[in-house]
Amino acid sequence: MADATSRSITFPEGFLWGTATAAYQIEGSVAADGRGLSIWDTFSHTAGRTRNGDTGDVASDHYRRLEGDLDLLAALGAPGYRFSIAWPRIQPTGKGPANVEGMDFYRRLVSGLRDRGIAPVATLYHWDLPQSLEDAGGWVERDTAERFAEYTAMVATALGDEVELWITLNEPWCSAWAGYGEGSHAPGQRQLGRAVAATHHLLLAHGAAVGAIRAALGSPQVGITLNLTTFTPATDHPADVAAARRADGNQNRLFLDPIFNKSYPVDMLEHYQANQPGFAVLREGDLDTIGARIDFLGVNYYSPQTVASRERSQEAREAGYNVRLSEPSPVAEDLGGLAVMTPARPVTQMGWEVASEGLTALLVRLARHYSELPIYITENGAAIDDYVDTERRVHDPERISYIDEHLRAVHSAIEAGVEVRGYFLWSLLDNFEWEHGFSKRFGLVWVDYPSGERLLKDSFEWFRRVIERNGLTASGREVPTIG
Ligand code: IFM
Repeated sequence: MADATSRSITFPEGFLWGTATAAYQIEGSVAADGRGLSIWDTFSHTAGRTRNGDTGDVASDHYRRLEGDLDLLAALGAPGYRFSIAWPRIQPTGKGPANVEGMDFYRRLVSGLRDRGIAPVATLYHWDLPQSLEDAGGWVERDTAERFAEYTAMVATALGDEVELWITLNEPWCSAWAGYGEGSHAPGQRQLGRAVAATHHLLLAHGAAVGAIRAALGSPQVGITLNLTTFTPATDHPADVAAARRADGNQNRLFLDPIFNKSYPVDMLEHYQANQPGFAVLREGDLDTIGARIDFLGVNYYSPQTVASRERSQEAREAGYNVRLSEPSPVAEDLGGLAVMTPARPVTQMGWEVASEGLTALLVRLARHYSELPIYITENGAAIDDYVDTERRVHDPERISYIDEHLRAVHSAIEAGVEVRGYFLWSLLDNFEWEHGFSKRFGLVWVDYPSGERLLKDSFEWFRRVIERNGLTASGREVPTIG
Protein backbone atom coordinates (compact mmCIF):
# COMPACT_ATOMS: atom_id res chain seq x y z
CA MET A 1 0.00 0.00 0.00
CA ALA A 2 2.96 2.34 0.54
CA ASP A 3 3.19 3.13 -3.15
CA ALA A 4 -0.47 3.68 -3.60
CA THR A 5 -0.59 6.26 -0.83
CA SER A 6 2.35 8.29 -1.99
CA ARG A 7 1.82 8.79 -5.71
CA SER A 8 -0.41 11.27 -7.44
CA ILE A 9 -3.39 9.78 -9.22
CA THR A 10 -5.90 11.05 -11.74
CA PHE A 11 -9.40 9.70 -12.26
CA PRO A 12 -10.87 9.06 -15.71
CA GLU A 13 -12.24 12.05 -17.57
CA GLY A 14 -15.87 12.70 -16.71
CA PHE A 15 -15.61 10.92 -13.36
CA LEU A 16 -18.74 11.90 -11.44
CA TRP A 17 -17.79 13.39 -8.09
CA GLY A 18 -20.45 14.16 -5.55
CA THR A 19 -21.74 14.00 -2.03
CA ALA A 20 -24.72 12.01 -0.79
CA THR A 21 -27.54 12.64 1.68
CA ALA A 22 -30.92 11.13 2.58
CA ALA A 23 -34.26 12.84 3.16
CA TYR A 24 -35.06 11.81 6.73
CA GLN A 25 -31.50 12.41 7.85
CA ILE A 26 -31.33 16.04 6.77
CA GLU A 27 -34.69 17.55 5.84
CA GLY A 28 -36.58 18.08 9.11
CA SER A 29 -39.91 19.94 8.63
CA VAL A 30 -41.70 16.65 9.06
CA ALA A 31 -45.14 18.21 9.24
CA ALA A 32 -44.66 20.73 6.44
CA ASP A 33 -46.64 20.91 3.22
CA GLY A 34 -48.77 17.83 3.75
CA ARG A 35 -46.00 15.30 4.46
CA GLY A 36 -47.34 12.10 6.01
CA LEU A 37 -45.78 10.04 8.78
CA SER A 38 -43.02 7.58 7.98
CA ILE A 39 -41.85 4.55 9.93
CA TRP A 40 -38.85 6.57 11.05
CA ASP A 41 -41.06 9.23 12.63
CA THR A 42 -42.81 6.51 14.59
CA PHE A 43 -39.61 4.67 15.47
CA SER A 44 -37.62 7.72 16.55
CA HIS A 45 -40.53 8.92 18.70
CA THR A 46 -40.70 5.57 20.48
CA ALA A 47 -38.85 5.61 23.80
CA GLY A 48 -35.53 3.80 23.81
CA ARG A 49 -35.17 3.42 20.05
CA THR A 50 -32.65 6.17 19.28
CA ARG A 51 -29.72 7.65 21.19
CA ASN A 52 -30.96 10.41 23.51
CA GLY A 53 -34.41 10.05 21.96
CA ASP A 54 -33.21 12.05 18.94
CA THR A 55 -35.60 12.36 16.02
CA GLY A 56 -35.52 13.74 12.47
CA ASP A 57 -38.15 16.40 13.29
CA VAL A 58 -35.67 19.18 12.58
CA ALA A 59 -32.55 17.21 11.58
CA SER A 60 -30.19 19.46 9.57
CA ASP A 61 -33.10 21.75 8.68
CA HIS A 62 -32.40 21.24 5.00
CA TYR A 63 -36.03 21.57 3.90
CA ARG A 64 -36.08 25.19 5.03
CA ARG A 65 -32.47 25.92 4.06
CA LEU A 66 -32.57 24.47 0.58
CA GLU A 67 -31.17 27.51 -1.24
CA GLY A 68 -28.25 27.89 1.15
CA ASP A 69 -27.40 24.20 0.91
CA LEU A 70 -27.52 24.38 -2.89
CA ASP A 71 -25.01 27.20 -2.68
CA LEU A 72 -22.78 25.04 -0.50
CA LEU A 73 -22.90 22.37 -3.20
CA ALA A 74 -21.98 24.96 -5.81
CA ALA A 75 -19.03 26.05 -3.64
CA LEU A 76 -17.84 22.45 -3.40
CA GLY A 77 -17.78 22.24 -7.17
CA ALA A 78 -18.77 18.58 -7.45
CA PRO A 79 -20.55 17.79 -10.71
CA GLY A 80 -23.06 15.46 -9.02
CA TYR A 81 -25.25 15.32 -5.90
CA ARG A 82 -27.10 12.30 -4.56
CA PHE A 83 -30.24 12.89 -2.49
CA SER A 84 -33.31 10.86 -1.62
CA ILE A 85 -36.98 11.57 -2.09
CA ALA A 86 -39.25 11.11 0.93
CA TRP A 87 -42.12 8.88 -0.16
CA PRO A 88 -44.45 10.35 2.54
CA ARG A 89 -43.96 13.84 1.10
CA ILE A 90 -45.19 12.56 -2.28
CA GLN A 91 -47.89 10.18 -1.03
CA PRO A 92 -48.62 10.96 2.63
CA THR A 93 -50.37 7.61 3.13
CA GLY A 94 -48.41 5.61 0.58
CA LYS A 95 -51.17 5.59 -2.00
CA GLY A 96 -53.32 7.98 -3.97
CA PRO A 97 -52.47 11.09 -5.97
CA ALA A 98 -49.26 13.02 -5.60
CA ASN A 99 -49.09 15.74 -2.98
CA VAL A 100 -48.23 18.75 -5.15
CA GLU A 101 -46.36 20.70 -2.45
CA GLY A 102 -44.20 17.71 -1.61
CA MET A 103 -43.33 17.13 -5.24
CA ASP A 104 -42.59 20.84 -5.67
CA PHE A 105 -39.84 20.64 -3.08
CA TYR A 106 -38.00 18.06 -5.17
CA ARG A 107 -38.72 20.02 -8.36
CA ARG A 108 -37.03 23.01 -6.74
CA LEU A 109 -34.14 20.85 -5.59
CA VAL A 110 -33.59 19.32 -9.03
CA SER A 111 -33.87 22.59 -10.92
CA GLY A 112 -31.68 24.33 -8.32
CA LEU A 113 -29.01 21.70 -8.95
CA ARG A 114 -29.33 21.98 -12.74
CA ASP A 115 -29.08 25.79 -12.51
CA ARG A 116 -25.77 25.33 -10.74
CA GLY A 117 -24.51 22.80 -13.28
CA ILE A 118 -24.86 19.84 -10.88
CA ALA A 119 -26.29 16.51 -12.05
CA PRO A 120 -29.10 15.26 -9.75
CA VAL A 121 -28.85 11.65 -8.64
CA ALA A 122 -32.15 10.65 -7.05
CA THR A 123 -32.73 7.75 -4.69
CA LEU A 124 -36.41 6.82 -4.51
CA TYR A 125 -36.29 4.99 -1.20
CA HIS A 126 -33.90 5.63 1.65
CA TRP A 127 -35.86 3.89 4.42
CA ASP A 128 -38.78 6.27 5.07
CA LEU A 129 -41.75 4.03 4.33
CA PRO A 130 -45.14 5.74 4.80
CA GLN A 131 -46.44 4.57 8.18
CA SER A 132 -49.84 3.65 6.68
CA LEU A 133 -48.13 1.05 4.52
CA GLU A 134 -46.31 -0.36 7.53
CA ASP A 135 -49.65 -0.55 9.34
CA ALA A 136 -50.78 -2.80 6.47
CA GLY A 137 -47.74 -5.07 6.90
CA GLY A 138 -44.94 -3.02 5.36
CA TRP A 139 -42.29 -4.78 3.30
CA VAL A 140 -43.44 -8.16 4.54
CA GLU A 141 -46.46 -7.66 2.26
CA ARG A 142 -46.31 -7.90 -1.51
CA ASP A 143 -48.66 -4.97 -1.94
CA THR A 144 -45.94 -2.58 -0.72
CA ALA A 145 -43.86 -3.44 -3.80
CA GLU A 146 -46.79 -2.55 -6.03
CA ARG A 147 -47.36 0.73 -4.19
CA PHE A 148 -43.66 1.55 -4.62
CA ALA A 149 -43.89 1.09 -8.39
CA GLU A 150 -46.87 3.49 -8.49
CA TYR A 151 -45.03 6.08 -6.42
CA THR A 152 -41.96 5.69 -8.62
CA ALA A 153 -43.98 6.26 -11.79
CA MET A 154 -45.33 9.54 -10.35
CA VAL A 155 -41.91 10.82 -9.39
CA ALA A 156 -40.31 9.79 -12.68
CA THR A 157 -43.04 11.55 -14.63
CA ALA A 158 -42.77 14.70 -12.52
CA LEU A 159 -38.98 15.04 -12.42
CA GLY A 160 -38.37 13.42 -15.79
CA ASP A 161 -35.13 13.70 -17.67
CA GLU A 162 -33.75 16.31 -15.28
CA VAL A 163 -32.55 13.46 -13.09
CA GLU A 164 -29.24 12.06 -14.31
CA LEU A 165 -29.23 8.76 -12.41
CA TRP A 166 -32.17 7.01 -10.76
CA ILE A 167 -31.50 4.76 -7.79
CA THR A 168 -34.48 2.64 -6.80
CA LEU A 169 -33.50 1.56 -3.29
CA ASN A 170 -30.75 2.45 -0.87
CA GLU A 171 -29.30 -0.52 1.03
CA PRO A 172 -32.29 -2.87 1.01
CA TRP A 173 -30.31 -5.08 3.45
CA CYS A 174 -30.86 -2.44 6.14
CA SER A 175 -34.57 -2.03 5.38
CA ALA A 176 -35.08 -5.79 5.59
CA TRP A 177 -32.55 -7.07 8.12
CA ALA A 178 -31.94 -4.11 10.43
CA GLY A 179 -35.67 -3.23 10.19
CA TYR A 180 -37.39 -6.63 10.48
CA GLY A 181 -34.58 -8.91 11.70
CA GLU A 182 -32.45 -6.99 14.20
CA GLY A 183 -34.98 -4.35 15.15
CA SER A 184 -32.29 -1.68 15.33
CA HIS A 185 -34.00 0.26 12.52
CA ALA A 186 -37.64 1.07 11.84
CA PRO A 187 -40.05 -0.65 12.10
CA GLY A 188 -38.08 -2.35 14.89
CA GLN A 189 -39.11 -5.98 14.48
CA ARG A 190 -37.02 -9.05 15.24
CA GLN A 191 -38.26 -11.96 13.15
CA LEU A 192 -35.96 -13.52 10.62
CA GLY A 193 -38.76 -14.94 8.45
CA ARG A 194 -40.22 -11.48 8.09
CA ALA A 195 -36.79 -10.13 7.14
CA VAL A 196 -36.55 -12.73 4.37
CA ALA A 197 -40.00 -11.83 3.04
CA ALA A 198 -39.10 -8.14 3.26
CA THR A 199 -35.91 -8.80 1.28
CA HIS A 200 -37.93 -10.42 -1.48
CA HIS A 201 -40.53 -7.66 -1.62
CA LEU A 202 -37.91 -4.93 -1.59
CA LEU A 203 -36.16 -6.60 -4.52
CA LEU A 204 -39.50 -7.00 -6.26
CA ALA A 205 -40.18 -3.31 -5.65
CA HIS A 206 -36.81 -2.52 -7.19
CA GLY A 207 -37.53 -4.56 -10.33
CA ALA A 208 -41.02 -3.11 -10.70
CA ALA A 209 -39.63 0.42 -10.24
CA VAL A 210 -37.04 -0.14 -12.97
CA GLY A 211 -39.94 -0.99 -15.29
CA ALA A 212 -41.93 2.05 -14.15
CA ILE A 213 -39.03 4.44 -14.78
CA ARG A 214 -38.33 2.98 -18.21
CA ALA A 215 -42.03 3.23 -19.10
CA ALA A 216 -42.16 6.88 -18.01
CA LEU A 217 -38.92 8.18 -19.54
CA GLY A 218 -37.00 8.01 -22.81
CA SER A 219 -33.64 6.56 -21.92
CA PRO A 220 -33.12 6.81 -18.19
CA GLN A 221 -30.09 5.52 -16.32
CA VAL A 222 -31.44 3.27 -13.57
CA GLY A 223 -29.70 1.28 -10.86
CA ILE A 224 -29.83 0.18 -7.24
CA THR A 225 -27.52 0.89 -4.30
CA LEU A 226 -26.40 -2.03 -2.13
CA ASN A 227 -24.32 -1.96 1.04
CA LEU A 228 -21.69 -4.53 0.24
CA THR A 229 -18.47 -5.54 1.87
CA THR A 230 -15.86 -8.25 2.11
CA PHE A 231 -16.27 -11.03 4.69
CA THR A 232 -12.94 -12.65 5.48
CA PRO A 233 -12.69 -15.70 7.76
CA ALA A 234 -10.61 -15.01 10.87
CA THR A 235 -8.65 -18.22 10.33
CA ASP A 236 -8.69 -20.93 7.68
CA HIS A 237 -10.53 -23.31 10.02
CA PRO A 238 -13.57 -24.71 8.13
CA ALA A 239 -15.98 -23.38 10.78
CA ASP A 240 -14.70 -19.80 10.34
CA VAL A 241 -14.73 -20.16 6.56
CA ALA A 242 -18.33 -21.39 6.68
CA ALA A 243 -19.40 -18.56 9.02
CA ALA A 244 -17.85 -15.95 6.73
CA ARG A 245 -19.54 -17.56 3.74
CA ARG A 246 -22.95 -17.39 5.45
CA ALA A 247 -22.41 -13.72 6.35
CA ASP A 248 -21.51 -13.05 2.72
CA GLY A 249 -24.64 -14.94 1.66
CA ASN A 250 -26.87 -12.84 3.87
CA GLN A 251 -25.51 -9.40 3.05
CA ASN A 252 -24.01 -9.71 -0.45
CA ARG A 253 -25.25 -12.72 -2.41
CA LEU A 254 -28.87 -12.53 -1.23
CA PHE A 255 -29.10 -9.27 -3.18
CA LEU A 256 -26.53 -9.64 -5.95
CA ASP A 257 -27.62 -13.10 -7.14
CA PRO A 258 -31.28 -12.27 -7.85
CA ILE A 259 -30.39 -8.92 -9.41
CA PHE A 260 -27.68 -10.26 -11.71
CA ASN A 261 -28.49 -13.98 -12.03
CA LYS A 262 -32.25 -14.10 -11.39
CA SER A 263 -31.83 -16.66 -8.61
CA TYR A 264 -31.42 -16.74 -4.83
CA PRO A 265 -28.29 -18.42 -3.47
CA VAL A 266 -29.08 -22.08 -2.72
CA ASP A 267 -27.33 -22.00 0.67
CA MET A 268 -29.47 -19.04 1.75
CA LEU A 269 -32.69 -20.66 0.48
CA GLU A 270 -31.80 -23.69 2.60
CA HIS A 271 -30.65 -21.67 5.58
CA TYR A 272 -33.87 -19.70 5.90
CA GLN A 273 -36.35 -22.41 4.89
CA ALA A 274 -37.66 -22.95 8.41
CA ASN A 275 -38.33 -19.23 9.00
CA GLN A 276 -41.85 -18.25 7.97
CA PRO A 277 -43.09 -16.59 5.83
CA GLY A 278 -39.56 -16.39 4.40
CA PHE A 279 -39.20 -17.43 0.79
CA ALA A 280 -42.76 -18.80 0.72
CA VAL A 281 -43.71 -15.35 -0.60
CA LEU A 282 -41.77 -15.97 -3.84
CA ARG A 283 -44.07 -16.32 -6.90
CA GLU A 284 -43.47 -17.44 -10.44
CA GLY A 285 -42.09 -14.63 -12.55
CA ASP A 286 -40.78 -12.61 -9.58
CA LEU A 287 -37.14 -13.33 -10.32
CA ASP A 288 -37.59 -12.10 -13.89
CA THR A 289 -38.96 -8.84 -12.50
CA ILE A 290 -36.11 -8.56 -9.98
CA GLY A 291 -33.50 -9.32 -12.62
CA ALA A 292 -34.69 -6.51 -14.91
CA ARG A 293 -31.85 -4.93 -16.83
CA ILE A 294 -30.20 -2.06 -14.97
CA ASP A 295 -27.65 0.45 -16.18
CA PHE A 296 -25.32 0.64 -13.21
CA LEU A 297 -24.74 -0.67 -9.71
CA GLY A 298 -24.40 1.67 -6.75
CA VAL A 299 -22.00 0.46 -4.07
CA ASN A 300 -21.90 1.72 -0.49
CA TYR A 301 -18.74 0.64 1.28
CA TYR A 302 -17.42 1.72 4.66
CA SER A 303 -15.51 -1.12 6.28
CA PRO A 304 -14.55 -4.76 5.72
CA GLN A 305 -15.56 -7.55 8.08
CA THR A 306 -13.59 -10.39 9.57
CA VAL A 307 -15.76 -13.27 10.75
CA ALA A 308 -15.10 -16.05 13.23
CA SER A 309 -17.42 -18.90 13.97
CA ARG A 310 -19.30 -18.24 17.21
CA GLU A 311 -17.95 -21.43 18.81
CA ARG A 312 -14.40 -20.45 17.98
CA SER A 313 -14.26 -17.11 19.77
CA GLN A 314 -11.42 -18.29 22.00
CA GLU A 315 -9.36 -19.42 18.99
CA ALA A 316 -10.05 -16.07 17.29
CA ARG A 317 -8.74 -14.33 20.40
CA GLU A 318 -5.65 -16.49 20.35
CA ALA A 319 -5.15 -15.59 16.69
CA GLY A 320 -4.88 -11.94 17.80
CA TYR A 321 -8.36 -10.56 17.12
CA ASN A 322 -10.49 -8.48 19.45
CA VAL A 323 -13.69 -10.40 20.01
CA ARG A 324 -16.83 -8.78 21.37
CA LEU A 325 -19.26 -11.43 22.50
CA SER A 326 -22.04 -9.09 23.45
CA GLU A 327 -23.50 -8.71 19.95
CA PRO A 328 -27.24 -8.59 20.46
CA SER A 329 -28.05 -9.20 16.80
CA PRO A 330 -30.39 -12.13 16.15
CA VAL A 331 -29.36 -11.96 12.51
CA ALA A 332 -25.65 -12.54 13.21
CA GLU A 333 -26.48 -15.03 15.96
CA ASP A 334 -28.50 -17.10 13.52
CA LEU A 335 -25.67 -17.03 10.99
CA GLY A 336 -23.32 -18.43 13.64
CA GLY A 337 -20.67 -15.79 13.06
CA LEU A 338 -18.97 -13.16 15.13
CA ALA A 339 -17.55 -9.97 13.69
CA VAL A 340 -14.02 -9.77 15.08
CA MET A 341 -11.70 -6.78 15.01
CA THR A 342 -8.11 -6.50 13.91
CA PRO A 343 -6.47 -4.50 16.76
CA ALA A 344 -3.92 -2.67 14.60
CA ARG A 345 -6.55 -1.04 12.41
CA PRO A 346 -7.90 2.42 13.22
CA VAL A 347 -11.65 2.71 13.76
CA THR A 348 -14.05 5.52 13.04
CA GLN A 349 -16.55 7.03 15.49
CA MET A 350 -18.95 4.24 14.44
CA GLY A 351 -16.45 1.65 15.65
CA TRP A 352 -15.91 0.58 12.05
CA GLU A 353 -12.43 -0.55 11.02
CA VAL A 354 -10.65 1.51 8.43
CA ALA A 355 -9.29 -0.81 5.73
CA SER A 356 -9.62 0.40 2.18
CA GLU A 357 -8.19 -2.72 0.54
CA GLY A 358 -11.60 -4.28 1.14
CA LEU A 359 -13.08 -1.78 -1.29
CA THR A 360 -10.66 -2.69 -4.08
CA ALA A 361 -11.27 -6.41 -3.48
CA LEU A 362 -15.03 -5.90 -3.46
CA LEU A 363 -15.04 -3.94 -6.72
CA VAL A 364 -12.85 -6.49 -8.47
CA ARG A 365 -15.10 -9.32 -7.26
CA LEU A 366 -18.22 -7.55 -8.53
CA ALA A 367 -16.73 -7.03 -11.97
CA ARG A 368 -15.34 -10.56 -12.23
CA HIS A 369 -18.20 -12.55 -10.75
CA TYR A 370 -21.34 -10.53 -11.29
CA SER A 371 -21.33 -7.91 -13.98
CA GLU A 372 -19.20 -5.53 -15.93
CA LEU A 373 -21.83 -2.84 -15.60
CA PRO A 374 -20.57 0.59 -14.58
CA ILE A 375 -20.29 1.05 -10.83
CA TYR A 376 -20.78 4.23 -8.84
CA ILE A 377 -19.54 4.43 -5.27
CA THR A 378 -22.77 5.92 -3.96
CA GLU A 379 -21.53 6.18 -0.36
CA ASN A 380 -18.23 6.07 1.47
CA GLY A 381 -17.10 8.24 4.35
CA ALA A 382 -16.21 8.45 8.01
CA ALA A 383 -17.84 9.57 11.24
CA ILE A 384 -15.23 11.38 13.32
CA ASP A 385 -15.29 13.02 16.77
CA ASP A 386 -15.31 16.49 15.26
CA TYR A 387 -15.42 19.64 17.33
CA VAL A 388 -15.40 23.37 16.67
CA ASP A 389 -12.25 24.97 18.04
CA THR A 390 -11.87 28.41 19.56
CA GLU A 391 -11.25 29.91 16.11
CA ARG A 392 -14.51 28.36 14.83
CA ARG A 393 -12.62 25.80 12.75
CA VAL A 394 -13.24 22.07 12.44
CA HIS A 395 -9.99 20.25 11.73
CA ASP A 396 -10.74 16.70 10.61
CA PRO A 397 -7.50 15.13 9.34
CA GLU A 398 -8.80 11.62 10.10
CA ARG A 399 -11.70 12.12 7.65
CA ILE A 400 -9.31 13.45 5.01
CA SER A 401 -7.05 10.48 5.53
CA TYR A 402 -10.00 8.06 5.31
CA ILE A 403 -11.26 9.54 2.05
CA ASP A 404 -7.77 9.74 0.57
CA GLU A 405 -7.15 6.08 1.32
CA HIS A 406 -10.49 4.98 -0.10
CA LEU A 407 -10.12 7.04 -3.25
CA ARG A 408 -6.80 5.33 -3.84
CA ALA A 409 -8.55 1.99 -3.37
CA VAL A 410 -11.15 2.97 -5.98
CA HIS A 411 -8.39 4.02 -8.32
CA SER A 412 -6.63 0.68 -7.87
CA ALA A 413 -9.84 -1.06 -8.91
CA ILE A 414 -10.08 1.16 -11.98
CA GLU A 415 -6.49 0.23 -12.85
CA ALA A 416 -7.47 -3.42 -12.46
CA GLY A 417 -10.12 -2.88 -15.14
CA VAL A 418 -13.27 -2.16 -13.10
CA GLU A 419 -15.45 0.53 -14.63
CA VAL A 420 -16.04 2.85 -11.68
CA ARG A 421 -17.72 5.99 -12.96
CA GLY A 422 -18.14 8.11 -9.88
CA TYR A 423 -17.71 8.60 -6.14
CA PHE A 424 -20.26 10.15 -3.78
CA LEU A 425 -18.98 11.03 -0.35
CA TRP A 426 -21.20 10.39 2.65
CA SER A 427 -22.07 13.05 3.56
CA LEU A 428 -22.49 16.70 2.64
CA LEU A 429 -23.86 17.69 6.05
CA ASP A 430 -23.73 16.31 9.57
CA ASN A 431 -27.07 14.64 10.02
CA PHE A 432 -29.40 12.28 11.91
CA GLU A 433 -27.54 8.97 11.98
CA TRP A 434 -30.57 6.73 12.52
CA GLU A 435 -30.47 4.82 15.83
CA HIS A 436 -27.37 6.81 16.83
CA GLY A 437 -29.25 10.09 16.56
CA PHE A 438 -26.98 13.11 16.25
CA SER A 439 -24.06 11.48 18.05
CA LYS A 440 -22.16 10.62 14.84
CA ARG A 441 -20.90 13.24 12.43
CA PHE A 442 -20.18 12.25 8.82
CA GLY A 443 -20.42 15.66 7.13
CA LEU A 444 -17.98 17.80 5.18
CA VAL A 445 -20.04 20.56 6.72
CA TRP A 446 -20.51 20.91 10.48
CA VAL A 447 -24.11 21.51 11.49
CA ASP A 448 -24.77 23.30 14.77
CA TYR A 449 -28.07 21.58 15.52
CA PRO A 450 -29.61 24.14 17.89
CA SER A 451 -29.14 27.01 15.43
CA GLY A 452 -28.81 25.16 12.12
CA GLU A 453 -25.63 27.13 11.37
CA ARG A 454 -23.23 25.53 8.87
CA LEU A 455 -19.45 25.58 9.16
CA LEU A 456 -17.09 24.16 6.55
CA LYS A 457 -14.73 21.53 7.92
CA ASP A 458 -11.15 21.24 6.60
CA SER A 459 -12.28 18.20 4.61
CA PHE A 460 -14.66 20.38 2.58
CA GLU A 461 -11.81 22.43 1.15
CA TRP A 462 -9.64 19.33 0.74
CA PHE A 463 -12.38 17.48 -1.18
CA ARG A 464 -13.06 20.59 -3.27
CA ARG A 465 -9.45 20.52 -4.45
CA VAL A 466 -9.57 16.79 -5.16
CA ILE A 467 -12.61 17.38 -7.37
CA GLU A 468 -11.01 20.38 -9.05
CA ARG A 469 -7.90 18.44 -10.02
CA ASN A 470 -9.85 15.20 -10.63
CA GLY A 471 -7.40 13.30 -8.48
CA LEU A 472 -4.97 13.21 -5.61
CA THR A 473 -1.52 14.65 -5.28
CA ALA A 474 1.40 12.61 -3.97
CA SER A 475 0.92 14.24 -0.58
CA GLY A 476 -2.83 13.84 -0.88
CA ARG A 477 -3.58 13.86 2.82
CA GLU A 478 -2.04 17.24 3.40
CA VAL A 479 -4.54 19.35 5.28
CA PRO A 480 -5.42 22.60 3.49
CA THR A 481 -5.58 25.91 5.23
CA ILE A 482 -8.96 27.51 4.96
CA GLY A 483 -8.58 31.24 4.88
O1 IFM B 1 -26.06 7.29 7.33
C1 IFM B 1 -26.02 6.06 6.68
C2 IFM B 1 -26.81 6.10 5.41
O2 IFM B 1 -28.13 6.48 5.62
C3 IFM B 1 -26.81 4.74 4.75
N1 IFM B 1 -25.48 4.24 4.61
C4 IFM B 1 -24.62 4.28 5.75
C5 IFM B 1 -24.60 5.67 6.34
C6 IFM B 1 -23.66 5.72 7.56
O3 IFM B 1 -24.11 4.83 8.53
